[in-house]
Amino acid sequence: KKDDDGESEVVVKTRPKTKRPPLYKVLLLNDDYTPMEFVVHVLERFFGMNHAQAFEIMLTVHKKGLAVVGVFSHEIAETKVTQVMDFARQHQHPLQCTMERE
Ligand code: NFA
Repeated sequence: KKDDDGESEVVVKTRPKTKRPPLYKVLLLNDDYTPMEFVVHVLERFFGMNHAQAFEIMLTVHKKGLAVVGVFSHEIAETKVTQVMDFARQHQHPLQCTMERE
Protein backbone atom coordinates (compact mmCIF):
# COMPACT_ATOMS: atom_id res chain seq x y z
CA LYS A 1 0.00 0.00 0.00
CA LYS A 2 2.69 2.52 0.63
CA ASP A 3 4.42 3.67 -2.52
CA ASP A 4 6.47 6.70 -3.43
CA ASP A 5 4.46 9.41 -5.11
CA GLY A 6 7.38 10.25 -7.35
CA GLU A 7 7.15 13.88 -6.35
CA SER A 8 10.26 14.18 -4.18
CA GLU A 9 13.44 14.86 -6.06
CA VAL A 10 17.06 14.90 -5.05
CA VAL A 11 19.04 17.83 -6.39
CA VAL A 12 22.74 17.16 -6.66
CA LYS A 13 25.13 20.09 -7.03
CA THR A 14 27.90 19.51 -9.48
CA ARG A 15 30.83 21.69 -10.30
CA PRO A 16 32.80 21.51 -13.53
CA LYS A 17 35.98 19.63 -12.78
CA THR A 18 38.92 21.83 -13.79
CA LYS A 19 41.67 20.14 -11.86
CA ARG A 20 44.90 21.98 -12.46
CA PRO A 21 47.98 19.87 -13.10
CA PRO A 22 50.35 19.64 -10.14
CA LEU A 23 53.40 21.91 -10.09
CA TYR A 24 56.95 20.91 -9.28
CA LYS A 25 59.69 22.89 -7.58
CA VAL A 26 63.12 22.58 -9.12
CA LEU A 27 65.80 22.67 -6.41
CA LEU A 28 69.50 23.36 -6.65
CA LEU A 29 71.71 21.85 -3.92
CA ASN A 30 74.94 23.18 -2.49
CA ASP A 31 78.23 21.29 -2.61
CA ASP A 32 81.81 22.17 -1.73
CA TYR A 33 83.34 21.92 -5.22
CA THR A 34 81.18 23.42 -7.97
CA PRO A 35 82.54 26.90 -8.77
CA MET A 36 80.21 29.79 -7.96
CA GLU A 37 80.56 31.19 -11.50
CA PHE A 38 79.44 27.85 -12.94
CA VAL A 39 76.26 27.91 -10.84
CA VAL A 40 75.56 31.49 -11.90
CA HIS A 41 76.00 30.43 -15.53
CA VAL A 42 73.57 27.50 -15.06
CA LEU A 43 70.93 29.80 -13.60
CA GLU A 44 71.30 32.27 -16.48
CA ARG A 45 71.37 29.59 -19.17
CA PHE A 46 68.59 27.24 -18.05
CA PHE A 47 66.37 29.41 -15.87
CA GLY A 48 66.44 32.70 -17.78
CA MET A 49 67.74 34.76 -14.88
CA ASN A 50 69.74 37.93 -15.33
CA HIS A 51 73.22 38.03 -13.80
CA ALA A 52 72.16 39.78 -10.58
CA GLN A 53 69.24 37.37 -9.94
CA ALA A 54 71.44 34.38 -10.73
CA PHE A 55 74.18 35.57 -8.38
CA GLU A 56 71.66 36.15 -5.58
CA ILE A 57 70.10 32.66 -5.92
CA MET A 58 73.56 31.05 -6.16
CA LEU A 59 74.51 32.74 -2.86
CA THR A 60 71.27 31.53 -1.24
CA VAL A 61 72.10 27.93 -2.25
CA HIS A 62 75.68 28.39 -1.02
CA LYS A 63 74.58 29.74 2.37
CA LYS A 64 71.34 27.81 3.04
CA GLY A 65 72.19 24.49 1.36
CA LEU A 66 69.49 24.65 -1.30
CA ALA A 67 67.00 26.93 -3.01
CA VAL A 68 63.99 26.68 -5.28
CA VAL A 69 65.09 27.98 -8.67
CA GLY A 70 61.74 27.63 -10.43
CA VAL A 71 58.27 26.06 -10.39
CA PHE A 72 57.07 24.21 -13.49
CA SER A 73 54.81 21.49 -14.89
CA HIS A 74 56.15 17.95 -14.43
CA GLU A 75 57.48 17.74 -17.99
CA ILE A 76 59.25 21.12 -17.93
CA ALA A 77 60.70 20.46 -14.46
CA GLU A 78 62.09 17.10 -15.63
CA THR A 79 63.65 18.77 -18.66
CA LYS A 80 65.34 21.43 -16.49
CA VAL A 81 66.71 18.80 -14.09
CA THR A 82 68.09 16.72 -16.96
CA GLN A 83 69.64 19.76 -18.66
CA VAL A 84 71.37 20.91 -15.47
CA MET A 85 72.58 17.42 -14.50
CA ASP A 86 73.92 16.73 -18.01
CA PHE A 87 75.65 20.12 -18.17
CA ALA A 88 77.23 19.66 -14.72
CA ARG A 89 78.43 16.15 -15.64
CA GLN A 90 79.92 17.41 -18.91
CA HIS A 91 81.98 19.89 -16.90
CA GLN A 92 82.77 17.34 -14.17
CA HIS A 93 81.11 19.32 -11.42
CA PRO A 94 79.11 17.53 -8.69
CA LEU A 95 76.24 20.04 -8.80
CA GLN A 96 72.91 18.41 -7.94
CA CYS A 97 69.49 19.47 -9.23
CA THR A 98 66.25 17.76 -8.21
CA MET A 99 62.50 18.30 -8.37
CA GLU A 100 59.72 17.88 -5.84
CA ARG A 101 55.93 18.15 -6.00
CA GLU A 102 54.67 21.44 -4.57
N1 NFA B 1 79.60 26.02 -2.41
C1 NFA B 1 80.21 26.21 -3.70
C2 NFA B 1 81.59 26.87 -3.50
O1 NFA B 1 81.87 27.37 -2.43
C3 NFA B 1 79.36 27.11 -4.62
C4 NFA B 1 78.03 26.53 -4.92
C5 NFA B 1 76.90 27.32 -4.84
C6 NFA B 1 77.88 25.20 -5.31
C7 NFA B 1 75.64 26.82 -5.13
C8 NFA B 1 76.63 24.67 -5.59
C9 NFA B 1 75.52 25.48 -5.52
N2 NFA B 1 82.41 26.87 -4.55
